[in-house]
Amino acid sequence: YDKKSARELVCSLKKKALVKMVQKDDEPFKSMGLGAQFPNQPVFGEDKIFESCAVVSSAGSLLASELGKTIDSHDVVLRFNHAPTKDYEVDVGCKTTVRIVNSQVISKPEFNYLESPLYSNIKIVAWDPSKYNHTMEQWYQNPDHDIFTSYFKHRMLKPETNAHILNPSSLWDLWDYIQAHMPLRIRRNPPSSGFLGLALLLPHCAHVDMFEFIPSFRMTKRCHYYDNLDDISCTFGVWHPLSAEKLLLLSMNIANDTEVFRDGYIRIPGYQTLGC
Ligand code: NCC
Repeated sequence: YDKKSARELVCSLKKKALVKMVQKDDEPFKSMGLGAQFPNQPVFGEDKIFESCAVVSSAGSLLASELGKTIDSHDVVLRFNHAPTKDYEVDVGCKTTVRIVNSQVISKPEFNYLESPLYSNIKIVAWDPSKYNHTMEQWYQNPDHDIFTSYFKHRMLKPETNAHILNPSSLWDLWDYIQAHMPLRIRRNPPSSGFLGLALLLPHCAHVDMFEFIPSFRMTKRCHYYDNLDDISCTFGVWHPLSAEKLLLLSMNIANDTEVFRDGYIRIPGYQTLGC
């Protein structure tokens, strides 16, 4: 194990882990006649590079951060799961370009994926963990949660919403990348949505600012800014290799200590900015 520069780390992420979505021609969807249900538009166009992108973690430490205006000043704002903006605008802003949504949120009735306005008129990347080395067919037969039923219903109801399903092999490409850069063995569970969000944006942004990913001095045991559950494992991880993700992200960061620990964001230069 040798210490790598921020540039080397970001560029090796590009080599190892380009984030892919399920495509119309992928099996078993094509043979089942479901291919046409996937959107024609990619999540982001190939050649468009946005100046600034924000990834808003759902961390409790966003409360009282007053980061809303800063977050909304970014060209692209990525949020997770059912994280709301209403009533939290001062701290988290109100703009949403893209949401990464896990298969629990898609499938469990309490999240109301089909009807909630949170999942309309934005870009959506839905994901469900497959087993390491499983094919797409094996995953389709045995997903962690049933992502497919609601996803296809939502496509019919809201065809104008650019909703994709992540190719689950991308999760394991990201996992391989994290493990390759860690001196310790990590458990074979997929990275958190947070890491996926960064990997999704790096090809399309001059830089990506990640808010309260590395906890600032506001760090709290509160899990989310939007509910009052206390659970420190939301910040440091139990199932996802979250601490490993965070250490790696801190090694890619180019923001200074004041920005990271007082203001509450790290900045990671995009692939094009670094010329990788
Ligand atoms: O909590 P969750 O994560 O929706 O958070 C989104 C991403 O923000 C970062 N985060 C969150 C809280 C915190 N205190 N610190 C953080 O850094 C993490 O990067 C996290 O990925 C998920 O990743 O999809 C996850 O989803 C929840 C849950 O399914 C949804 O919120 C819906 O209720 C998972 N929790 C459980 O399954 C109990 C969580 O493990 C991962």
